Amino acid sequence: MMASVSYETVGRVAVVTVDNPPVNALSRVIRSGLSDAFGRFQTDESADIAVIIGAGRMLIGGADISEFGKPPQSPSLPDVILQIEQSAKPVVAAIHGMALGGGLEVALGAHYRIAAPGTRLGLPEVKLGIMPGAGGTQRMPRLVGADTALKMITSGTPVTEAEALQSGLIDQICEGVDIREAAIDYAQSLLSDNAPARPISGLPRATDSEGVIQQWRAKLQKSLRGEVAPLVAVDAVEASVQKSFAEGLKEERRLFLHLMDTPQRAGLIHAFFSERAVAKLPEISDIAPRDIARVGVIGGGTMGAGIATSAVLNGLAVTLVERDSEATDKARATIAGNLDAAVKRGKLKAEQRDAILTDALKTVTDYGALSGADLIIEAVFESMDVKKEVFAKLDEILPRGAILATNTSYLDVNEIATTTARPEDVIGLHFFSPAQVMKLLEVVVADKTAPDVVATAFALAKTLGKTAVRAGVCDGFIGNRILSHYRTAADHMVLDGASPYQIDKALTDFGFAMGPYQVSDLAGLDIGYATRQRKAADAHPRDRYPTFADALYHKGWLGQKTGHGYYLYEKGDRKGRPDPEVEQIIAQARKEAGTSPRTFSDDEIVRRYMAAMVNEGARVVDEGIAQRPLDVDVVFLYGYGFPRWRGGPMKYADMRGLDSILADIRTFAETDDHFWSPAPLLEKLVAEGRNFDSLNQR
Ligand code: 3H9
Repeated sequence: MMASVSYETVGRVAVVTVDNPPVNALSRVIRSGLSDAFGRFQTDESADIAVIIGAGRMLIGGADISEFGKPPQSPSLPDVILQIEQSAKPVVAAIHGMALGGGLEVALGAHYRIAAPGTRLGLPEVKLGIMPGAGGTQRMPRLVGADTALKMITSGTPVTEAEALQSGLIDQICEGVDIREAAIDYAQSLLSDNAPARPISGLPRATDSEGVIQQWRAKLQKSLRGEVAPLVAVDAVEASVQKSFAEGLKEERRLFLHLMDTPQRAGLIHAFFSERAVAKLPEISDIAPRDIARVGVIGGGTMGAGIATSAVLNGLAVTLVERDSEATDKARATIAGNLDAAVKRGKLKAEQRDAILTDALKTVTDYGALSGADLIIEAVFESMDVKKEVFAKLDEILPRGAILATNTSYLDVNEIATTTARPEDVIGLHFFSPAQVMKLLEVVVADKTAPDVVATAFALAKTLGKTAVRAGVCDGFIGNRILSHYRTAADHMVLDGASPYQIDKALTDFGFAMGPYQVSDLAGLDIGYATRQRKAADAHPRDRYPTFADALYHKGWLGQKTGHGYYLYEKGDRKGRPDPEVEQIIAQARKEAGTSPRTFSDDEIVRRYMAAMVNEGARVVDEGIAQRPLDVDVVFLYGYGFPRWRGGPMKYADMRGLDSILADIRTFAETDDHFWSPAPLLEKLVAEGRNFDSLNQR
């Protein structure tokens, strides 16, 4: 459909409608359409007031992100908004659905603002590595004060229409949902009151700025972990309280263009488009998903209870099966606790929680109660034998067409499927813990999985508010397979002289939510131990074994849950402090391995960790376990605490240069060519002068 801006008059009201599905983004056609419409309004003697409105779902979702990084085309958005604001006749913005980024800035260029119930208004630019660049940082503080403006601009989180009314961002909430009718009525009432044009640029500077700017700056410096845009946005807001409106706009432009040029902007835009691209799979583009209303969950441990919580929170009926009534009671209590947490966070009302616990959730000990389920998710103990037993049982009870999913983190889904007479209905759904919170879902497609089962898994993820990524079958799928590789690189560095504390610090400084040894302590050292045991049979004589990790495990130091792992945890403390005893155990392990410890710079730590991650990522793409490099990126952004502003490991590699990553791997191979062998795909891309993004068909 063609983008357009239409102009019509209703009585003495000019109605300017932005129409550019799906989000009415402010592409060049829309900007020039708005400019033409307001040029016409100025000379239109039949109209005394104008209303800007959006066709379809919302007013405007922002600037057109697909134009970023391309040469700018006039008219620029700041100029169009100035033109609207400078209208001598009043202008009303009628907001429904959403007004985001440049969309809200257009509304701030108008003289009056009304919003429909259910509207969200926000300046989410920092989430894309930029900041409002069309007057938002100058008009917002003048309208609502510096504190509220900084909150909205630096968090990027939208507010409701009620919050907007309270802060003075909008003038009125309209009754009913027909925004066009309400806007015309409102405009007519303004006309009868002789309401004047009322530009925000004419308002005095914010008066609440004393100390507020410094407070925000200090708070953000503590919390940002390397992200730059919110701090630059604070500078722009500071300009709004120190400079004239015209000078402030100039400063905003300068800072906006600076952010547009940063790698963080490139990383965050890559993340934005990639998280949408993961669901676009040719194999399911024309395939209708099966209906899912009733879900069965087998196993009520942390994972099963988390999956059940996620399902009931999103409107699905769940029957959870456990071994005996003690276990069902425990599962029910865990789910109730999860729901309580949702009530506390304001995500759920207390009555809704009660209704879920009585109507939507059934906890039983009898598999027979699953017979009417559309989808079963098995979340029992991670053992092939146990899982096979469960699947054989499910195959007997459930009618053909019901989907049988396993929530395994690494087991062979093809092998599990062989225990049933309908491998086409079998799929892996790898949830991440806590499943009611984490957004990632790896959809593990086995050799015989039917396309409509894959489509259903993606539809289910949408229902659960999760981001699904397609993965092929291998040990660990996309995420855990790559994790196992870079975790080994970290263990090698410990054996060679780096402390786990230095490694964690170097990686959190790089932007990771946690370093590998903090992750171990959170997950439990028993998990890593079990993985090493499982893989022991496939060990190669040249593999280097992290004996220090086994030593901690045998001491019963399992991490946060025992108050002691790599770190020591005082009662109730989750941060932990370094432990000299652990360092002694590591020193002993080095001695036994015959390595003489050396020092590592933080830079080398990051380079080795990232080279291992990218190298295995390249193998995972080459083998078709991940469809594209962007799928690897999304897995790491949503499941492994990778800094979003770096775009994901593969995007990071592209931005650093694949030749630089390959050169590192070759250097590391000089002392250990067993672990460090370059992935063929990486070598090929470097030889051809290409990057990972050239493989990203979106
Ligand atoms: C800005 O405004 C800068 C200014 O301050 C200064 C300028 C000088 N542009 O997300 P969905 C596409 S920065 C282009 O699935 P939903 C999206 O890729 C901008 N395309 O829908 C997808 O395409 P496809 C500030 C866009 O209902 C399709 O639309 N604004 C844009 O789940 C549907 O999107 C933002 O940061 C765009 N601005 O969510 C808001 N937005 O179908 C960014 C979307 O081919 N957008 N598309 O995959 C969003 O957060 C969500 O899209 C929104 C709707 C909440 C609006």
